[in-house]
Amino acid sequence: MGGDSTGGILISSGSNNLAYNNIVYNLGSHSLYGIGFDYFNGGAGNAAYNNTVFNIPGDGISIGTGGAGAIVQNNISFNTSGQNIVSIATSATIDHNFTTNPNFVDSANGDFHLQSTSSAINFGRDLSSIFTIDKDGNTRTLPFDVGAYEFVSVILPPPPTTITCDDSLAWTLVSSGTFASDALLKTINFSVRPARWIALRSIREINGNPWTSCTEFMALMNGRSLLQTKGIFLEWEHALITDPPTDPAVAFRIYRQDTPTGLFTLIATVPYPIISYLDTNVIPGNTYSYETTSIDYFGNESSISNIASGVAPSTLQHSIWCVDSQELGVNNGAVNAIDGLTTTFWHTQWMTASPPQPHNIVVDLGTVYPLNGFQYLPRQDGNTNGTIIQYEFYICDYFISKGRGMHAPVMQPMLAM
Ligand SMILES: [Ca+2]
Ligand SMILES: [Ca+2]
Repeated sequence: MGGDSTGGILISSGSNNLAYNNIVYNLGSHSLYGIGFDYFNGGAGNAAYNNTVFNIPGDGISIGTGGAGAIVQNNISFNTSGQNIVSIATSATIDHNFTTNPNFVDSANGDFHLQSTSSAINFGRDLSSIFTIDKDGNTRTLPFDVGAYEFVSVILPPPPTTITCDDSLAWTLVSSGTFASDALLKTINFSVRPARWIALRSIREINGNPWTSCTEFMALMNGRSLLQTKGIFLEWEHALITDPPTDPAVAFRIYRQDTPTGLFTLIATVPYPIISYLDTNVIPGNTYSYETTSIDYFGNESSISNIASGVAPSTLQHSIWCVDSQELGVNNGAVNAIDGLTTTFWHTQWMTASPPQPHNIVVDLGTVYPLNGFQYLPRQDGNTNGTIIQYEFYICDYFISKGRGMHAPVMQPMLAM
């Protein structure tokens, strides 16, 4: 209520009069009080609970000499010219009132709801035996807030069902399902798909909570985590021997060219039947070319294979492309999901808000790899908050069509005796 009168609300006779969930504000210049108690003449049980009193030219809540026994609890009385709460009665119960700035949403425009940061939230005492709702009709949550309105956290709409961190990325769902409800490493395999960006979406958390957490998330190439593949991975086919008399290959020799015009030099000998090699002796970001030959029992060497080239991956090439939520109030940032450490984890926001599922984390691998799986490692600290049990896994291979992809070399040595 507002206006210009002696006061806002006056409880002046009888007993058990209750004034609760009222807003008294912007009273005229002649007003002496926002809420007044006086002249009871022996009445009992008169009370003011959970009122909001603001911008009063006199006192906010005033108990006169005739208001003995008045009860004043859970009120906000703020920005008054007189005293926020004053009593000259011989007895009164006055507690759990709030007389400093409670951070209203917009008091200038008459909106006296509380901001989420307000200290008035949960400041009150439990009056649920007397009333249970606020001015909006919402059920008050224990502990009671003070003032006319109970704070109600805003329920945000769920994020869009498509991953929209970058519209230039075209996402393909390659795997979805459920994880076992434990903290063990989860490995999901699929047929080879080239991709540069990978996205893990949490649909449901182990206990149905809104959070997502992740100790490690990484794609697999040839069954190995890319985080462990700090080198150039080579793979070749061994041509069938169809022209006897020949001896079968017993080994392959790997040659590497370090500069575009440099010589190919022997870097490794791989025993048959192994037909792959991880070259870790490379400088991140540099381009190398490879060729291989076959060796028979007598040491005869075949002619060389075709040449395959690749860029050595950098330890910095994996990065977080985007994440929809991360808790930075503590060390729960998304980068923890790709740092290779089992002691650090990504957790969606939980300190001042808990945005709802689903949650997305997108990793840029830096270049296109032929992926054949991914791994998700839940929290390893014994706490299950955020552990994903229903997931979707997406990839994006947009740059394949731009010709910027790095393909795993396939070398086919020709055996000549
Ligand atoms: Ca509350
Ligand atoms: Ca980690």
